[in-house]
Amino acid sequence: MTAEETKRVWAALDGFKIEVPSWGFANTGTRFGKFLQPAAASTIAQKFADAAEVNRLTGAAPTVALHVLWDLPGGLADVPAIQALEAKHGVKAGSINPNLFQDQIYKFGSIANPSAEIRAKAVQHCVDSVEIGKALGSKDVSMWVSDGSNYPGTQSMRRRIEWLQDSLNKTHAALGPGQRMLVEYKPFEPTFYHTDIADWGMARELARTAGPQAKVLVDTGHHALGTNIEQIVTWLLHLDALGGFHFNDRKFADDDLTLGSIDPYQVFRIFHEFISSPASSKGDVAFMIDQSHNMKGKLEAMVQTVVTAQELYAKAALVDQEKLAELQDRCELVAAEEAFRGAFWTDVRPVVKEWREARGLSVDPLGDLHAGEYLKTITAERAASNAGGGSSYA
Ligand code: AOS
Ligand code: ZN
Ligand code: ZN
Ligand code: ZN
Repeated sequence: MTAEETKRVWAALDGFKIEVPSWGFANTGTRFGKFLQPAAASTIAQKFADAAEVNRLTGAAPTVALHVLWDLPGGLADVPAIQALEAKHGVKAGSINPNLFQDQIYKFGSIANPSAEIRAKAVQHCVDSVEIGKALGSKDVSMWVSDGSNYPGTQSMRRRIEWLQDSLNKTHAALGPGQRMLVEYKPFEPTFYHTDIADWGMARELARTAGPQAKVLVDTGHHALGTNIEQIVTWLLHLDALGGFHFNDRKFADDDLTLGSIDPYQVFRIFHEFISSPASSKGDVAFMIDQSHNMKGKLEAMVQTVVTAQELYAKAALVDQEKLAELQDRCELVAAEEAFRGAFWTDVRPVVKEWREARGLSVDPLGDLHAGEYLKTITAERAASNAGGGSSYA
């Protein structure tokens, strides 16, 4: 690796920050049940402690995405407790995620429900989440809207657009200066015939109409198989409409697997489009992890994801943009491809290790997690509260 390439990689790693999700440390599972883990976090204090350990080991994860009301059951009243955890652990509250998918009243939808009363309740929850974000100094409110229907003819997709837009407009109107509303899209699940915000075009139009502080959130697991996600990313950057990512990996659907575990080349391509974009707004794009593991250890998987993201980002930073652009313009296909994929094939672990050492970080985050005392301690402390093992449909 040349000195110039090393410099490029180090600069990229210095600027690389990725948010961890509070829900990634807790027992979750699939609709077929969950396997309780002895070290899983069950309180927001434990989630902050786990997030702090990930940040200590990697140096790249200074914020924690919070779910309302999983993490703040008391709403605004819980803000001081969160602030105390921020001070104690040295990691900050990150994006605020309203919960529009669990309440019984949301059975036929939340902010796109045909009932004006239920929509009003759901909008109030979103506005309350905005206020929590304001109080915590969080920038983003991430709106994952699971609304939709399971059978053709049972709902009016057309009228739901208007209700949905009105609800998002109202949420946007509550934003304070510097706050953003990130509109996430997903083609299916939990509904299986139509999802009201099913693709990037719908999310972009809803965000654009809601107002200038609304952007699109791209969850890498939220696309039909074979979708060219990096092309969507480059379009959203071109439109100054990309607010952030929820990173995970998948083989078939929204599997929320460890980033890069199935298709690392796709992540590299997404990072390349991001790094090579001239969009001025890209400095404002939030990198967030959205994963939950039923099999892997929660903390192991989170450290693995952060380390993988750093390594794939380092690879993407290796691409010589000037040389690639010249080869592309001359249509020297193989030379361009080799310049591009050569960066992906480069083993960046040595240069990333040097960077870690120079920054006073663990040179082997995953190894140090296993060798260290933290995982052993929380496993012993939390085992009793996570007992009961086995999978349940609860
Ligand atoms: C669900 O599939 C979405 O990815 C959500 O954004 C995420 O899983 C989390 O629940 C935040 O709402
Ligand atoms: Zn997501
Ligand atoms: Zn998802
Ligand atoms: Zn998710």
